[in-house]
Amino acid sequence: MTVTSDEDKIKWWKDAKFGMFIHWGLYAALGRGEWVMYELNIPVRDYERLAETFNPVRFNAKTWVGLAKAAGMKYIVITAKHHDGFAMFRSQAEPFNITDATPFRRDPMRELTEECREQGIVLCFYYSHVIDWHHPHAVHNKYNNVWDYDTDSKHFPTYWNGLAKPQIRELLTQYGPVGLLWFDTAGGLSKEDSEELVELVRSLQPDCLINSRVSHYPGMGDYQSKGDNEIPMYGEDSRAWETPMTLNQSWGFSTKDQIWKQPEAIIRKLVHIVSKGGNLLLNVGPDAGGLIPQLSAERLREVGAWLSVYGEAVYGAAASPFPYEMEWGSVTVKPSRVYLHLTSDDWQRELRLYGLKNKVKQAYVLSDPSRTPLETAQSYDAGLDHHTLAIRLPDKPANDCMTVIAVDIEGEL
Ligand code: H79
Repeated sequence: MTVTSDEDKIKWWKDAKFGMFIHWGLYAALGRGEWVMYELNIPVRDYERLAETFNPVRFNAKTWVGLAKAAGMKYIVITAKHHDGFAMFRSQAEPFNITDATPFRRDPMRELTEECREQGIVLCFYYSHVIDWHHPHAVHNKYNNVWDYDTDSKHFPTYWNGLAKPQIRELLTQYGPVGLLWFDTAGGLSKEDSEELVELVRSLQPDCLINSRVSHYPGMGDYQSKGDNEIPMYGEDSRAWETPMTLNQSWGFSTKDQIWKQPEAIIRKLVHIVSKGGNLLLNVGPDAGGLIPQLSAERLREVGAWLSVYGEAVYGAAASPFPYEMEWGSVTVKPSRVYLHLTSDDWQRELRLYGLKNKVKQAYVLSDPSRTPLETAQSYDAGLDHHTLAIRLPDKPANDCMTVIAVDIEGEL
């Protein structure tokens, strides 16, 4: 077996920058998010009955993966099992799963695996390893099921050895290479148990990445999951990180929540995150019929249209070397090249960039196919040993929510 270095192992993911999160499960049938069982204290026996009519015949892996692709996303993280404990994949570990308990009987994880391979997207699984409202012995976490089960009679190893580990093993052996496992809400899990889980993943798929929420102890896993919808300060994380974000205000399908982020806001958040060195994992919540809501799909396509023009300034780009917010937008970089992402609402005639180590060769609008050089002026400050660049901007491009100027530098930044 070839062992990849940690740096090589995570490179695909760091370069990818933009992924699709998918929250899909039985809860979609109730249309009020993935916490509905907890919020309404739905008894396990009643919740199980949702499976009897769960038949998402309009699910089409090609359409979902095609949407991720059209949005410019490079990986998909889908809820193989969320807190309700229902496995959305073929499982021998217990019958509470999509192939055994529903009339649908198909395994959407298998169909997605095949389609992702076809379309060149990396498939990854979310697995709720600690909260499981369906299982009587899931570890005591303050959010576990206390309406059906008595906390004192819980026997954690029954859940851990009987369900969590076997299902994680299934996810890592039934579907070929898995890009990463996304764990969540680890409160109540001991450090030793989290470490055991990490070892299990490593032993089955050494290249599979693990997010930090595998444990509530800091620093575990291969990268830092920020809080839900949280964008950190510059330089807050010393290791790779990702913001999981909702498109409206829900993860699971909701008929009530119609507060949607506009494409422009999403593009700005994506660029802002990349300028700080992170990834954006943006969520969709398909309905119980198997469709991704139209309002989500159309927004994602607009983000993808922007990325098809300006993607060079996002994929594989590194964080801004300037540790402060720019009043006019965000900065991303590649070797010897700086990308200035300009928000268009208060378009200026001139833009200044301070603190460059080397002179600038040229600057141009990234969407301009002829790369016509923009007018620039440079000065050198011997005391500070840095260069300042002034760029005369063209007229604000129409229909462009963010315009990127590429600046080529003579040498390093
Ligand atoms: O999977 C998504 C959420 O379901 C999950 N993480 C993201 C990625 C998550 N797990 N825990 N939490 C989020 C935080 C818990 C929030 C709560 Fe509440 C506040 C639980 C009870 C009060 C939100 C509001 C859920 C129910 C009411």
